[in-house]
Amino acid sequence: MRIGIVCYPTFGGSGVVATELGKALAQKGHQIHFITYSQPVRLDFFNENIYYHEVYIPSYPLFQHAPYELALTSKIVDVATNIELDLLHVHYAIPHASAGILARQILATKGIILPVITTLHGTDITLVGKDPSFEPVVTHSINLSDGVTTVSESLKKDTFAHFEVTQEIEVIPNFIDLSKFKRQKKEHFKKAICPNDEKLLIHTSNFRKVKRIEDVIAVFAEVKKQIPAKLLLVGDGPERPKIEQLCRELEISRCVHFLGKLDAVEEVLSVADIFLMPSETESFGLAALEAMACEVPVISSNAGGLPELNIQGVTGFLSNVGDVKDMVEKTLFILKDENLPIFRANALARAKEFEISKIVPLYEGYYEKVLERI
Ligand code: GMT
Repeated sequence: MRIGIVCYPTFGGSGVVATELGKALAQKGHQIHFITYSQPVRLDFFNENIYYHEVYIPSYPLFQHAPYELALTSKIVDVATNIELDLLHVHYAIPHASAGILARQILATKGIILPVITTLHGTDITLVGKDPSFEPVVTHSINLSDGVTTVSESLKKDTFAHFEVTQEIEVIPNFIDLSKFKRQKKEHFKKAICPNDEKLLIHTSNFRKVKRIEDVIAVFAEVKKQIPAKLLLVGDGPERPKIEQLCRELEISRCVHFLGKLDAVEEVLSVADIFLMPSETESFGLAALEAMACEVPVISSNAGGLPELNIQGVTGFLSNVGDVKDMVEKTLFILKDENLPIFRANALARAKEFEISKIVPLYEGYYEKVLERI
C-alpha cells in the first residue's frame, strides 16, 4: 500500500507512535509518505520505502497565526495527487483530522479517492479537543473519517462521552519495539549517579501540568526520607521552572537530575528501579510501556488507560490521582530486595504483549477493512 502519515514530528506520544508505525510498515514493504512540518524526531535514517514531504507555511504580515492547517491540507492534496496514495492515516485529531477531511473533499472534485483514517491519542480528546474552541470541528472530523481508532478502551469511552460520535471506533493499543527498548548494561552510568547504591526513581514526560510532576517530587521526597534514593527527570516543558523551584524548597536538588530531552531514553531507563507516572489523565501511557520494556516497574495513577497497561500488584501499582501517600507505600514495597526482581520480570512480560510485531498487523488489517468498505 502507499500510505500517507500525518503527525506531529516532535518528541512525545502521538508523533513517536506514528513514526514507529510508519517505519514498521515500510519494513513490511509498504510505501510510507510522512507529511509534516519538519523531519520526525525518530526518522533519522535512510529507508527506500520512506518519503518525507515537508509542509511549508508561508508567512505574511497579515497573519498573526500562520494557517498551518491550510498549508497541510494543500500538501496532502499535492502528495495524494502525485503519489496516488491508497489511504491517509492522521495521528492526533487537531488539526490533522480536519485537514485530512478537507483534502479528501478537494481530491474528490478531481475524481481522486483518498480514504482518511484518524487515530485519536489522548489530549486531542480529553483536554484540548473537548474545549468549545475545537469541539465542533473535532466531532465533525471524527464522524467524517473513513475509520477511527483509539489507543485504549478508556479513550474510546471518553470519545463517546465528550463528543456526539456516530462513527464506530476500533481500539488498537500502542506498541513497543523490544529490540530498541531493552535493559542494557549501563553500570558505569548507574555508578556515576548512585555511587552509594541508592535506589533510582525515574520520570519521563513533556513536563505539562497533566503529568502532575509535583506528585513525582512529593513521592521522591518521602521515599528519600526512608531509603537512600535519587531521581532522574527526563524531558522538558512548561512545568520545569516550577519543579526546579519545588526541589530547592524541599532541599532535594542535589538528588534530582534534570536530563532534558534524550534520544536514547532506553539507556537511562536501563538503570532505573521505579518509573513514576502520576498523571491527571493518560490515554495509554507509552512512556510507562517503554519503562516496562526496560524491566522497570511502574507506580502510576489509575487515570484513563493506565489500568489497561499497568497491572495492580503485578507490574507495579496504581493509586488514585494525587494519592501521594499510597504511591510512597507502594514504591517502598516494590523496592524491597525480595520484590524488585519479581516486579521487573512481570513488567517485561507485560511489555511483550505490546510488541510491535503483534500490533502492526492490527493496523494493516484495519486498513484493509476500511478500504473494503469504500
Ligand atoms: O501529553 C502527552 O503525553 C503527549 C500526547 C501526544 O499525543 O503526543 O500523548 C498522548 O498520546 C500517547 C500516544 O498514544 C499516549 O501514550 C499518552 O498517554 C497520551 N497522553 C495523554 O493522554 C495525556
